[in-house]
Amino acid sequence: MTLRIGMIGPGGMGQAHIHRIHSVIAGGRVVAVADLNADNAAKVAELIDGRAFTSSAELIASPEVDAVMICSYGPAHEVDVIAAIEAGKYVFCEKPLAPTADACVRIMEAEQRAGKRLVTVGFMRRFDPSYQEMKQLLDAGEIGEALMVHNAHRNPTVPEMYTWDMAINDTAIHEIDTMRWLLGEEFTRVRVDKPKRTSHRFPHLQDPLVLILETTSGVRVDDEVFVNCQYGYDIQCELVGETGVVRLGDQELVQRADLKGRRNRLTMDHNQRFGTAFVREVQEWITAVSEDRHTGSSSWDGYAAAVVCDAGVQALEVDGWVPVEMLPKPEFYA
Ligand code: ISE
Repeated sequence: MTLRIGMIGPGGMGQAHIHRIHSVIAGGRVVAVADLNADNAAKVAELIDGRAFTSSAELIASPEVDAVMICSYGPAHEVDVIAAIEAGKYVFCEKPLAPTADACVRIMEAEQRAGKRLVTVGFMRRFDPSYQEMKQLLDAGEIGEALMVHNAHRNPTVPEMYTWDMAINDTAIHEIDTMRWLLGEEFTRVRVDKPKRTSHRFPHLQDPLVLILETTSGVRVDDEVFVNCQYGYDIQCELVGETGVVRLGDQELVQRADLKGRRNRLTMDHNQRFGTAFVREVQEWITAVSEDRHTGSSSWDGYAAAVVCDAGVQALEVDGWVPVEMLPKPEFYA
């Protein structure tokens, strides 16, 4: 059986997912798209030989759609995620689940009322082979207890519409989720260090910045976020344990050696760097949904990331630590 997927917001990210689903991923097909921009909906629908909707509610309700993928702008997610839950359909929602913790709470409430875990949040790094190996080594006790993690998240540049808070809730949100998953702990407080700013772009941004986070057991995580670094999409992570260190390898690409030296091409965006992770993430979701089971990050993970982001955004405006205040985790998400 082929899972018939309806996609809301088939922009750049959505079209990259469509390409993966129709070329290398098995078991699913995007049969309908919804976009407020009727021209884009029609254009993408024609490419996939599917149906175009301008109303996401109609796409969700369509009997031709078994499951929903949401790749629209973050503030639009809540309404569509809740509509999919109420229609009893599994929903894959790109990060962020919703831009505020309150909106994520409303989603968790709707899901608990439905009595079934239906929501998967698109935190793809959990599916990256190198982060997975790092986690396996940590969980197997190979480097003792985790003490610190040093991250860097560098983008070559960002568009003009990228607002000052997005360094945390659009960019660092990836490390926030990945570190919660890697360490298996929640964060208790956050701080933002604000170094000298790059002269390269956008005076409205604090760029770079360093987000510092502390977990319940006291692990210290730092995350350099530098979104106008010019040279490439550069993701780094070094986990320091009591008896050893694990570091992500450099990129997903081959390394070349010649008279100019030893080097590798740089990836320029997340689709290149996390191509494998995206394929594994979406494949796992399609397989699980076809078997009527939930997989991947839950609404709770979306909520937890949003709470930490809210504290991080506050910390951008003040000096010193901001506490992370999370609701107790409902049994439903245990
Ligand atoms: C973007 O939304 C992403 O999700 C990318 O992975 C991240 O690197 C970038 O900073 C974000 O704007």
